[in-house]
Amino acid sequence: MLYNDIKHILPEFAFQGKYHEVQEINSGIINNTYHLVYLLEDGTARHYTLQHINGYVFKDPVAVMNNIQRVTDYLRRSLRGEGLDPSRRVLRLKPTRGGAVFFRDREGGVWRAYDFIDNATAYDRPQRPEDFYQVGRAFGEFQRRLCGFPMDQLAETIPDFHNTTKRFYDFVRALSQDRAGRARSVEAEIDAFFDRRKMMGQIVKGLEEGRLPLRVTHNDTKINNVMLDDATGQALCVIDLDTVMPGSALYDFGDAVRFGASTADEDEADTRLIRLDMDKYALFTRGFLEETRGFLQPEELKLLPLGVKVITCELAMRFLTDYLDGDLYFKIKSPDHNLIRARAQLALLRDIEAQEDRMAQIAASL
Ligand code: GN1
Ligand code: MG
Repeated sequence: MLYNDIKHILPEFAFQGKYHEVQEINSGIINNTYHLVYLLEDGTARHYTLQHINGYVFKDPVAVMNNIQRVTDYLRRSLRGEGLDPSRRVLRLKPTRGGAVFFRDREGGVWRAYDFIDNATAYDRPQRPEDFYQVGRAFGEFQRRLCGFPMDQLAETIPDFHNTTKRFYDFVRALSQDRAGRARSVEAEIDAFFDRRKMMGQIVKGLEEGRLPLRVTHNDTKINNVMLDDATGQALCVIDLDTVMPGSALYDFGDAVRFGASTADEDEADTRLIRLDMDKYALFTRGFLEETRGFLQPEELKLLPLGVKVITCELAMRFLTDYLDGDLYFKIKSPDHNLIRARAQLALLRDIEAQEDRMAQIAASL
């Protein structure tokens, strides 16, 4: 039972009131996340999010927590500086009873908690077209507010996270090791990555050569990482700050479009259903550019569609790498789940390639 997984952890945190109920949140595929409800004596509810950080993925959870603390403090100050109330706009860590920002259990696992943002929802799919525009604004605003953040204070929580060139080498390593004996069954997919090798390295090259600037980026800009206000529909808060690191604006733009503007789920098995919805793309791009127009450089603006291609290809390759390694990294629900995900992302990539010129036109017109 769910409660049994966490009952020894709950007393460690300074939650208010009495434990009432728990629900697992299944939209992430790395950490384990729980929504907790506590009740005060007068019957009012307090909501919290509790997370167990995946120690295979995040080798240095202390560095993750330091980053999150610094970034959330900085965002709070930025909002206050403009006379805005940060309480529902920035994640707030719930400390342990001893005042620490995480708890380490007997097996060495790291747990953390947040105040849940009341009357707000993170959707896996836009409910109304306007939602994806709001998500664009939220991720754009996130980058804008962090423009002045001292980058040297941020740890690289997953080294080379979006270094697509290194990701390619890791894929080749997985292929030659073939730990799970699956390489022979995925030859078409393997070819697809070798064919796109040069394209995949273009952002890394731009960063290395200084044509593209390094910025503080979120690096995991799925639509369900933005909380929207239930009452007004407006974007309130960007969540899941585990991978906030120096990166390229193109990664954040690309990953958001990859996930949120697809006509199907990330793991849709019927690849005929998977396309890039250009209306959604335009909505997101409008929101994102409204916030970032003032500081994005011409080269970044020009390469926005490349960001979508690179990130979609990178994720397809990461899923296939994990399939070849025997499913060590991403949580899976069936033995071929990572293969289905890789094929779905490749199908999406093909449609993105077909619509690339149109994507560039739309971005330019905005
Ligand atoms: C992982 O679990 P979640 O949603 O936070 C992954 C992202 C992928 C995403 C694909 C640390 O994110 O990079 O884009 O799955 N996060 C990590 O759904 O690897
Ligand atoms: Mg994440």
